[in-house]
Amino acid sequence: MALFQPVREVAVARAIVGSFWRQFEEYAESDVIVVGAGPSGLVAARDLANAGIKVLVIESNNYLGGGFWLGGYFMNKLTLRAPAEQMLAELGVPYELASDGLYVADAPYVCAKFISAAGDAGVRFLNLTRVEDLVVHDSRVAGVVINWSAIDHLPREVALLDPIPLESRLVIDGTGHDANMARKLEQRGVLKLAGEGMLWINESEEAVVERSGEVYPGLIVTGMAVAAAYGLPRMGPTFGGMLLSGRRAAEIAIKQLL
Ligand code: 48N
Repeated sequence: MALFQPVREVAVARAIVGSFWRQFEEYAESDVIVVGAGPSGLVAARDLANAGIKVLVIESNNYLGGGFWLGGYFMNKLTLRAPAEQMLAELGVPYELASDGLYVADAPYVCAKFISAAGDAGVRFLNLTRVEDLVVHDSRVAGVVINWSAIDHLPREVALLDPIPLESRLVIDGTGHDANMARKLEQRGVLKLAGEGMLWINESEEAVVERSGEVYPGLIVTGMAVAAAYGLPRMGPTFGGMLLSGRRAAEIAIKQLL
């Protein structure tokens, strides 16, 4: 008695091609496109999907998670300051009290749980896909322009492949320190970014959460992109501000869309 149901090779190919293109066609237009699957982007996407909003996350790496996989200096433990540990409690991720108001947790476990929670909420992902530009209609961001990330590593003769546009009512820049979506606007002279400040934990996290929001009509910044936009200090291997910034970005988007 065979263990597996026999299949033809062509059935495997058709299953992958069919499923990918059905999803790609469906998500060619979304309510919100989140660029970057780091901690802030994952939280924003999950909260949006839980509110019934159609959300697509686009990530240039083949793996999701961004800087969430490791804590600091190759050590895979990350810290969070209260009350952010409540977001781990929401997902049943264990954490320990390190000192007054400061918690420590296992970075790979936390990261995997936040990725899985986004999937559970109905978030769709396009990984190994780089957003190379924005769609802008009448001075409002209206989508993104994508290409395969691998294009960057191909010889010039091959890499002159045109990108493809996707539309959305809002775009969330969760691209981290580089704030790559806001930078696209800066390159066209329609926005000026202050650039990230030096490290100051207590100053940074409050300000990043508070300033998360629309930096240009249709473009919301979250996570470290907020620090880059407004010249806020960085915070190093403490992630509470990222999680609460993603939550704040979703709240702002929901208010605009619902
Ligand atoms: O984890 P990040 O970099 O982004 P955030 O802002 O969610 O979290 C930042 C956090 O990881 C830290 O850096 C911590 C808190 N350290 C602070 C400090 O002071 O050192 O994830 C951004 C994601 C990455 O996965 C990138 O690959 C992706 O965005 N990305 C893109 N994806 C698609 N298209 C692009 N153009 C693009 N640019 C970046």
